[in-house]
Amino acid sequence: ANGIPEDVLMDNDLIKDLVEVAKDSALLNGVLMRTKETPNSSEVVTYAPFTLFPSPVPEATFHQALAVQTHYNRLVDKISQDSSFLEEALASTIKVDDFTGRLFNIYRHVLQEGKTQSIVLGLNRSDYMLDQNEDGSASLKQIEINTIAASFGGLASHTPNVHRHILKVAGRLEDSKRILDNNPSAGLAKGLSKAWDLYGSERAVVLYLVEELQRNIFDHRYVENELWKRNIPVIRRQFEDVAKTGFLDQDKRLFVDGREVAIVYFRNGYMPQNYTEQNWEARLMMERSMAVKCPDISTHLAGTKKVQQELARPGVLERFFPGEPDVVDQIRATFAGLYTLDMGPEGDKTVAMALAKPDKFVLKPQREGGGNNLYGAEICQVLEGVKQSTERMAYILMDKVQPRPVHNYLLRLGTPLKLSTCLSELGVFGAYVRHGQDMVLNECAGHLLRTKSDEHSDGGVAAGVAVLDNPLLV
Ligand code: GSH
Repeated sequence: ANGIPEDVLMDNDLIKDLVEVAKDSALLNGVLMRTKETPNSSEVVTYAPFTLFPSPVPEATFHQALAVQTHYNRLVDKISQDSSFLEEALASTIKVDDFTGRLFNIYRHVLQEGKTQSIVLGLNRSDYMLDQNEDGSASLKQIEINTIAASFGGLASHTPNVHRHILKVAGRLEDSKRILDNNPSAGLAKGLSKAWDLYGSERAVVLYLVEELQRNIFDHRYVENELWKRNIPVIRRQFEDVAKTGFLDQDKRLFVDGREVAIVYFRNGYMPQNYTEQNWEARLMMERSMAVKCPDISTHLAGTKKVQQELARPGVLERFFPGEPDVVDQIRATFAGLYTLDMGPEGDKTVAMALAKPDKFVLKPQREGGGNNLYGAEICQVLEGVKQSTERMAYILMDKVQPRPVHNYLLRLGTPLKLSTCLSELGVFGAYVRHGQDMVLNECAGHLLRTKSDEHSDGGVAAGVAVLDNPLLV
C-alpha cells in the first residue's frame, strides 16, 4: 500500500543523481522561490522546497476531500452572513485575544455602516491529515480552513511535471503516469476574474495586498498572469501604500495610487505582526469600500479556530444546512474532536482532559501562518498558567491527528540531504463567488500536498518547515 519502495530510497547513487535532476527540473518548471538573502529581488532565485518523491495518499480519502470542498465553500459563506452566530461564537475569544478583537471591531463597524458591496469572492484552502485507524485504514480529518492568503496554489500547478520527470529518470514510468494533473492557478484566477467581471469596470484593477518581504512572489505571479491573460490589470501594493495614497470617493469606490480597485486580494494581513495602527486604518478603509474583498472581514473571521470548534457542537451544522442531512454528514465526517476552553464546567473538563493526556491533543491559539500551535509538554505548561483565568479562552483544544509516517527526501536550499520520516497534509482549494443571494460560482479549484519531517509538529512551507509534494494515489 506504499508509494516508493525502500530499496529505491536506500540506493544512494541513484538518489544522488535524482537530486540533481530534481532541482533542475524544479527550476525548468518554474517551481521557484526568492531567497532569504534577497527576498525582494529576482536576480538570483532558488527552487521552492519540495520532496524528491511523491507521497502515497489513499484514493478514497483524496476524492472525499475534493468532494466536500463545495460544501465547505457554502459553509464558510453562510457563516460569514450570520452575524448572530459570529457574535456568539467569538464572544469569549475577543475578550482575551486582541488580534481577533481588532478584526471583530472592523466587522462591527462595517455591519453598522451597512455592506456596500454585494459581490463576495472566497478563495480558501481546507487542510487535512489522514488519521491512522487501528485496522490500517485512514480517515480524513480537517486540520483547519484558511480563508485568507491561502497560498501555494500557483506553485502546486507546476509540481506534477517535476515528480513525473523524477520518476521517469528513476525508472518508474508507471508511477510517473499516476501523478495527477493539478491547476489551482486557473481555478483561483477563475474566481478572481468572475468577481472582476461582476464589478464591471474595465479600468479597475485587482490589488494584491502583499507583505514587505516577498519570497513567495512566483506563487502569486502564476495567478496574476492568468488575470493578465484575460486583460485584467493587477497591481501589487502594501498596507503602507494604501494608507498613503488610498481614499474612497462619494460612492465608496476605493482608489489606490490613482487606480480604481475592483478587488483587494489579501496575501498579507493574517498575523498581528502585519499591522501597525496605520495598517489597521487602511484595512478598515478597504473593508468599508465598494471593492470586492478576498476575503471580506466576516469571511476572514469565519476561518478562526474558535469558529472551527463551535461548528463541531451538536446541531450547529444542521442550523446552516437545514434539510440537507447529506451535506451535514459529509462535512462532519471530516471533523476531528474539538473542545472549548470557555469558562465553565465544559471548559474545565477540556483542561483536565488535556492535562491528563497532552500527547493526544493540540492546543491552538487564534493564529495563522504556522508555528503557533502547542503540543505535549508545552500544552501542560501553558494550560497550568492560564487554566484558572479567562486567558484560556484564547485557545481551543483539538484531537491530534496521527498520520502514518512515510520515508522521503526533503529538498531545500541549504539543508543537507537525508532520508526523513515524513508526515503529509492534503489541502484542497475552494473558489466561490456570490452576487447578492446567488452563488454564481462554487468550485473545487485543485489540491496541495505538503510534507514535513516528523521532527516538526507544526508549520507550513512559508514558515520553512513543510515542502511541496504530490499525491500518489494508492
Ligand atoms: N504571504 C505569503 C503569500 O501570500 O504567499 C504567505 C501566506 C501564508 O503563509 N499563508 C498561509 C498558507 O497558506 C495561510 S494564512 N500557508 C501554507 C504554507 O505555508 O504551507
